[in-house]
Amino acid sequence: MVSATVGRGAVLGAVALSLLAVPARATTTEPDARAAAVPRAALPAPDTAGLAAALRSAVDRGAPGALARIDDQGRTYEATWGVADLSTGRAISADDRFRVGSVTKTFSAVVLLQLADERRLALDAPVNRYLPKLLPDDRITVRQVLSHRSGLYDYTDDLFADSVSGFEAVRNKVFTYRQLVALSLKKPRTNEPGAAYSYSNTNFVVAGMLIEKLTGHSVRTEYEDRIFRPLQLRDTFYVHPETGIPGRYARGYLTPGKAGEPLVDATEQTVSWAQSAGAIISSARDLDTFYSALLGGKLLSSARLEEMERFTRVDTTTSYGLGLRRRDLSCGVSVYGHTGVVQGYSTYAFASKDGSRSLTAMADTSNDRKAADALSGALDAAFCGKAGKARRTAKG
Ligand code: HEL
Repeated sequence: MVSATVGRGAVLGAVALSLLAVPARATTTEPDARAAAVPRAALPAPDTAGLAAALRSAVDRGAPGALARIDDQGRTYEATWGVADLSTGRAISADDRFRVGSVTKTFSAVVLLQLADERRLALDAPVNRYLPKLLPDDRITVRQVLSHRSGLYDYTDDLFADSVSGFEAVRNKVFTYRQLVALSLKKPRTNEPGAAYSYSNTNFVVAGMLIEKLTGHSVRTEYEDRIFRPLQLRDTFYVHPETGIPGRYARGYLTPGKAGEPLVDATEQTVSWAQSAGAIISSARDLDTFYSALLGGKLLSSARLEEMERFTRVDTTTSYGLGLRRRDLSCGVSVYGHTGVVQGYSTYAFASKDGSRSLTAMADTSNDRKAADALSGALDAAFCGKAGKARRTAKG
């Protein structure tokens, strides 16, 4: 095992009254012989200095702390910068648990695609076949829901129009799935079924309803039985409607919409407004394990994984499959995973096409575009190596 200290971080968060010096670290674990023997597509070595720089930049731009972990065929790189808790000043650890937001969507999609593998669900069947009269249009299919092409309005646009008061109004609320769908259906649909991509949490609320209807179990049971336990994800939980995070975790700080206002500690909340669209708690190690297993073909048949990876172009660098994003990086490498934003936490979790390398990066703040964008530098560092840095520098 090689361990290297790459520098010392400093954070001055909006509510931090003093400058807190906290250590940042990068750790490398040598691969085991079995893992090293597995053939894989050539990727450049991760840029560990670039990884630490991305985290430092997220902290410089307002996040109290940031963590990242790369898993690469048994070799592990970890980096941290800043703090997990502004009141105690505890340095953030790469092992800290956190709320993953919409990374949850990939877990929900995996459960439904496993049900498709078991022939208990047809992706091109109308949602209303399984949930009679739930949706006002019988043409909306399961596949459209999982690819954000249903046209169902995203009710969270209204809930969080004002970031802090919107959050405080739902922080301790417990919604039923039907109440969330009803909030969406108060508004016109954004497009005809299948006609356009329009990201909406409503789709993955419907996904949760489908899971519960088809299995007769809670989404929690299905996540646990089908994913958490088989992959031994010991840091991963679905505790809805409990408000706490089990074990050791980074606290999450919501950045208010108005400049100059203090960060809001948003750690404790039901996340009932999201549930199967965004309420999972996990860690960098577990998310790396999850996406490596998924892309490596360990969770779905190759036919279902291929369907998950049929992508709709969203913008110049992003495409969306079934609960799965593709990001095309500056060095020409494409990575597969999801991003997540829930009050207090911003996450990137992606793996290479064959799952052999995975990266999770998290900043313990949200609603801060600059901090989240800085964090995306971790993707280049992880998958493009120093070539990514050279490109970033050349572009200025
Ligand atoms: S938004 C996204 C991200 N997704 C979607 C989902 C998730 N998260 C949410 O819907 C949270 C919305 C409110 C978050 C809040 C904040 O930043 O804490 N924002 C406001 O209050 C704004 N007024 C598409 C970015 C994804 O990457 O998939 O996660």
